[in-house]
Amino acid sequence: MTPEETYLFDLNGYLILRGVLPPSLVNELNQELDKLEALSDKEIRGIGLTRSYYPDEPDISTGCRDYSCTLLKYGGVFERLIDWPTVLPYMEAMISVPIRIDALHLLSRCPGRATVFHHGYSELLSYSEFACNRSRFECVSVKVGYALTDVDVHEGAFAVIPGSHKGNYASPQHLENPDENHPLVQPCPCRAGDAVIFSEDLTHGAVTNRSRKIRRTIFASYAPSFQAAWDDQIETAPGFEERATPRQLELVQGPPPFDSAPGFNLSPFRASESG
Ligand SMILES: O=C(O)CCC(=O)C(=O)O
Repeated sequence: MTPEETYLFDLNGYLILRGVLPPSLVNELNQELDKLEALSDKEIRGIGLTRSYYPDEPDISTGCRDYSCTLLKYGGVFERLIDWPTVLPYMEAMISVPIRIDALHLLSRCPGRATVFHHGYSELLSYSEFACNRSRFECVSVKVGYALTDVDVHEGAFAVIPGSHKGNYASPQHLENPDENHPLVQPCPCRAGDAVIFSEDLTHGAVTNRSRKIRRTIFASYAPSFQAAWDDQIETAPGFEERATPRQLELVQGPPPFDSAPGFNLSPFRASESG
């Protein structure tokens, strides 16, 4: 992280990184997602993935339903996002202690739909706290949203209230759909291949998709290694242990929770043992 990025992440609670995924990878990810999208819910369950719809019933006029879908159980190209090299150093710098990946899923966003604003520093959520201590970030949850389609503001862009990861008072807008015209709301339009990195403590959501396009985003979430994974989101595909890089394996399984400080909690015991 550059000094400017460090300053901005601390100040605003998020960063937008442009072009972190090359177009060839974006194409590959979209092709695999097209294949998965063509499968029925039963077939999706059959290959061990979880597809969840929001809301349960399709929109009457478009027939479209927002959904999220786990991906790592499918394996293949999605495994490359576990330790994507241009993003992982940011996760390490924002969490500082040994990290793990605790979630990875697709979000498919339909026309007419938005995500209500949620979270903010005033809400004490142990799994999402933003912290900066002694000049190092110690965030408990940092997410990356990889844009797989171009998303202009009117196409349902992800949106934040900058600085709300430090605000002591709940936003009156909490649990409302973000209004892109409100002076406090910052929509984050992206090109396919861009990534929005944000502290989960930041008030965030998405403005209404007023276009006819479906927005596709893959969210990956990182946390200190002691954090539990989100439901089945990091269950992996057969053979993962054999083909994974050591770093990927460590990120999925979770490294030991403390830096390997020799003698931590042991030296006094050993000292007394040896008399
Ligand atoms: O992009 C969106 O619709 C919001 C996603 C979100 O709130 C999250 O991943 O926590």
